[in-house]
Amino acid sequence: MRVFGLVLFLTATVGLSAQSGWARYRLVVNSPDQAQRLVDSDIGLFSERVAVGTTDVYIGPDEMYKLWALGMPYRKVSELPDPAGWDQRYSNKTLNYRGNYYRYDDIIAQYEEWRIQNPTHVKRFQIGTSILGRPIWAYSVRSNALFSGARRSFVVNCGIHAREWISPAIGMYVFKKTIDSAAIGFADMTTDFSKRAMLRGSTFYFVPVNNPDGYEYCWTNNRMWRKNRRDNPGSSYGVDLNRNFAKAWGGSGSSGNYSSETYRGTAPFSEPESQALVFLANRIPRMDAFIDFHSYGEYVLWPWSYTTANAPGQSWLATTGLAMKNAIQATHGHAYTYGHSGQTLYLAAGVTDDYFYDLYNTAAYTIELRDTGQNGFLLPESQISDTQDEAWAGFVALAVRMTNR
Ligand code: 0X9
Ligand code: ZN
Repeated sequence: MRVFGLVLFLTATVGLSAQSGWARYRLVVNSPDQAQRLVDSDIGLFSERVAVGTTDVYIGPDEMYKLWALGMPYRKVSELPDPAGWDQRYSNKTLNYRGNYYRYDDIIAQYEEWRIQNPTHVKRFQIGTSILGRPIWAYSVRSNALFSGARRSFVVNCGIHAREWISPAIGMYVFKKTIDSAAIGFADMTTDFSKRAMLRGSTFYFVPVNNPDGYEYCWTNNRMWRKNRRDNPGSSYGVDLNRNFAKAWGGSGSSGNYSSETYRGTAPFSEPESQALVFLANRIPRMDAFIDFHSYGEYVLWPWSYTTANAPGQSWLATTGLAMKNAIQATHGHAYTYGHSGQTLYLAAGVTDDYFYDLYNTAAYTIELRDTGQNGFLLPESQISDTQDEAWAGFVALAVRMTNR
């Protein structure tokens, strides 16, 4: 028995990483020119923050030539699991939304279960269809209380980037917690009665997975996929949906190269997945608050992302961002970095939050969930539940601040 157990253990370990041939390399980027070459290449990036200094990339066993072609100094940081075959790795499990990553159909099945259990609070509607024909859903949650004031709308977007699996995972939890909270008149969100009343007059919208094609592609083909599955000219695939929005489209931190990880598409809103968010925005009274959940890095970010200039509402955005950061930190002690996106992270044009902030003056945030680079996009399932707690705390802080905007 003992020997058998040991053999199983070794097989599992080897299967996970040691011999996949994939590895994380750290490059030394010496000039802005070199940084641009890297951004425009089809090399898998650990982070979209590419600047003079060091940056980490994913390299497969047959891809060493790409590293050599760059002509930048590099060293191996760690072995990585094979990006193929993740559907096998997690198969045959009894799923638990606090501890597992789910396939797209399983995510929707979970949302459906909760909708059917709460028919008065929860509605579903289709906001679009992905390139490969998958439905893109939105779920709304509201208390059934009478409310005479102006109703507020809060939109939570998950899974715009395929490989950021923690985002759809926290979406399930925040959705479930919002349903439970609505049932008790949002008493767990705030002790302030007038704010509670306002929350009872609010509707919360959840997009479980904005980019289902990319998400499923991660499971079946390549765990490190980021973009959607647009068939670009010249045998390359994918548009970075978070560069496809109309505000400052085409600007810094986006690429016109089809194979780039930050390829912006042929035109603003060229993709059905980004159009789906516009469809949702048009269907609701006015988008008062918005969070786009990403990973990784542990950041709370607000507009602008396309420029380092402050947005007109900077002081409100900053006060609220700090409230979100503090609420997150109070759960498990993780001190998320908070700040103006372009000043704090890097420039990225054509992102979701800039668009909605510009158009509706939405309290728009991007939250980069765990971790800070130890596992990056491959956040272990053991960290799902704590990250869900953090996401819920950040969400509540914004919901409460939304009531006095
Ligand atoms: O590059 C991105 O799209 C985001 N980072 S990620 O690693 N998840 O891809 C950051 C977006 C930039 N910030 C804002 N949208 N404010
Ligand atoms: Zn992202």
